[in-house]
Amino acid sequence: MGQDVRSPRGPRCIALVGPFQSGKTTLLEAIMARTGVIPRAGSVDAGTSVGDASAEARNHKMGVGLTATTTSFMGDSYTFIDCPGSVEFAHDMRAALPAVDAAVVVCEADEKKLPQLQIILRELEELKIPRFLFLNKIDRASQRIRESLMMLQPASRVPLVLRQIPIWNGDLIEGFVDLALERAFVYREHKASEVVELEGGNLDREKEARFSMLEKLADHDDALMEQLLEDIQPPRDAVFDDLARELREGLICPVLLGSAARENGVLRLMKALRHEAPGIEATAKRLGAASTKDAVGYVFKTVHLQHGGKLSLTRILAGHLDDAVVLQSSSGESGKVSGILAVNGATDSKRAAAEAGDTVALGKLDAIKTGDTLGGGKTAPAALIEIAPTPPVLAISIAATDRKDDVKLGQALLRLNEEDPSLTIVQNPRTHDTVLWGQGEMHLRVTLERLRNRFGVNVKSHPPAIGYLETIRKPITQRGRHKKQSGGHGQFGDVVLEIKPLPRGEGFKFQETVVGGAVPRNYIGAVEEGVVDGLNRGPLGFPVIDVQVTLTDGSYHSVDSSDLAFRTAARVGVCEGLPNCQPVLLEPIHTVEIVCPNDATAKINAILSARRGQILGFDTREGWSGWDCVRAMMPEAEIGELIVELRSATAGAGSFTRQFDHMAEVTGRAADQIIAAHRDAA
Ligand SMILES: Nc1nc2c(ncn2[C@@H]2O[C@H](COP(=O)(O)OP(=O)(O)O)[C@@H](O)[C@H]2O)c(=O)[nH]1
Ligand SMILES: [Mg+2]
Repeated sequence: MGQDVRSPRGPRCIALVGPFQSGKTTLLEAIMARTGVIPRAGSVDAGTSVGDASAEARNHKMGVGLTATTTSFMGDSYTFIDCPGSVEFAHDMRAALPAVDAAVVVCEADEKKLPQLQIILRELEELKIPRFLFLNKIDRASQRIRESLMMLQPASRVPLVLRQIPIWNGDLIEGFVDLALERAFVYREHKASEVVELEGGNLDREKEARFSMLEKLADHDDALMEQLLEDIQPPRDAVFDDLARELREGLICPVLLGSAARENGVLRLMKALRHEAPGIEATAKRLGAASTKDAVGYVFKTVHLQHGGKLSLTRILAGHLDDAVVLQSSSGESGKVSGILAVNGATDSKRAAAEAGDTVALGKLDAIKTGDTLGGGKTAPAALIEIAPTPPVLAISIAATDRKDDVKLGQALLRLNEEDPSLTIVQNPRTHDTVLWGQGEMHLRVTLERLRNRFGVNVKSHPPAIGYLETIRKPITQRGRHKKQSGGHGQFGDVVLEIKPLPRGEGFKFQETVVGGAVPRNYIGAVEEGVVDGLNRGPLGFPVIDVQVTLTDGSYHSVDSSDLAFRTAARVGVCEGLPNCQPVLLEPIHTVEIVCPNDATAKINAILSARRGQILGFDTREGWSGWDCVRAMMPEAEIGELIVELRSATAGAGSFTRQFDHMAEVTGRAADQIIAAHRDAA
């Protein structure tokens, strides 16, 4: 049924998403130019674009964080959020998506990027975000649009509905026919398209394509279905209403054509957003935000300015927000807003207040973090949005090149982590190293560049230590003595220890069976401490586990014995005994679960086997057409760079999760090499 859905008014927030290099940042540039924010479009290639303007983004010519910027079109304000396409920087997109009204998925007719497109569409589908597909780069289209669409369709769970057909001039697309408007346009570079007469062959093609668009719409509109069956032309308004409603209800994904680089199809896209994308009321309803007078906001990004405080990029979901108001957060914190800024890429400007629908940067909310729901009421608001976590997949161990910078490094990492929660920072107390966990090679590289460029900290990095351990295979009984005669007070401790292996996974146990006070009770705690000292570093160089040590006997001296003497005696006993217990190296084994497009499954199996992986099984990935899921057991030492190979075998689409499973013995040459390398490093 063609119900009436009038265009919502008021500020919108639209995400630009899509695979790496599909033209999102170029499209943002084109939108800014066509809507008059900038006099002419800059270019990503020349390093003059509004988006991707950070030193790191320019350096790698790719988005490494989101850019939010606001423009106005036909009297309404639109904030576009240009999200990085690389999976390694997907966190920004994941945090921003829930609060947008709609997404424009920029893509190319490129089969290699299909899995990436599928991943992005899947996220949008799950979040119920209405989405348009902008089929970009049609200035160099090499196949019929209909074929491109058939190729792209498997990436979407709902029908891709072609809204426009191209007008060809030889091998080039020179314009388009809008199937809803039934009007033909010829592209003009950097200008609005020109309306032309729809005639001849194009008219026939239009009739056919329009019918196929209407057929798809009619699947969710019985009245339209009847009209089509009876050959009645549906009124144009009813078609527009259907397009808007089915988009908003997530039943279809309309497809628009264009060339971001030539600014073609950009105004048509803006008009589609204006008439068809939902406004803040629908978005607030989707998120369960009640309409109130007090402001309700959602923080989707945190940035620390180089010379100035912190900015919390916030979508106002409901209510009215004034500067200097105290806001409560869903995580129980509060803060007083100090400055409301319009987001305009690099040049933010102050505003007096913000209204429902606005996307603004709020100043100096020091205790507020990305993902928080903010409320202007007296009590903490409930969290409206949970951002799906992005577990890290690659680690490096880092240390400040200059030890003097240790504190600075720690502070810089805290700030970076606030801006980028997809980083995980772990301190290793044993090695005093900081282990940086991230989303891939480029993510970690960019993090180190940020440390240098923004915080002036240089670091050296190396692969993180593997959690090797050792255990023993043979039980022994060992005496440990510590005796020292020096000047006045001497030191005396003497223990007899039974050291024996325990089954794998049982850890460390200490017992005592001393009779007749051979070791007085008050020293037994010290003996246990000494044993632990001894087990800290076994004969192979690693901590020793799965052993039981029993104190069976010993002797003491009424004057010279002390806690310290017994602790030392026990450590000596363990250190002297362990080499005779047939020590053996243990390495951590994890279960890994890999998901990949199924044309890469054979390659993945080969990679796993080459990395000492033991394949446990594989299956089709549930709910993902064309994907597989492979499970394997794998040594931690081999997982280190797995993600790098995995991504290169799957055009960036594959990913994995891991979980520690058990420790396994390593023997022979492999063990000798690990032990030797560890000794050299120490
Ligand atoms: N031929 C052509 N190239 C484009 C078009 N849009 C973007 N590009 C180029 O594609 C590359 C990637 O563009 P970019 O906007 O950085 O993609 P993003 O990674 O999605 O932000 C750049 O070299 C652009 O110049 C287009 O419409 N036509
Ligand atoms: Mg980009």
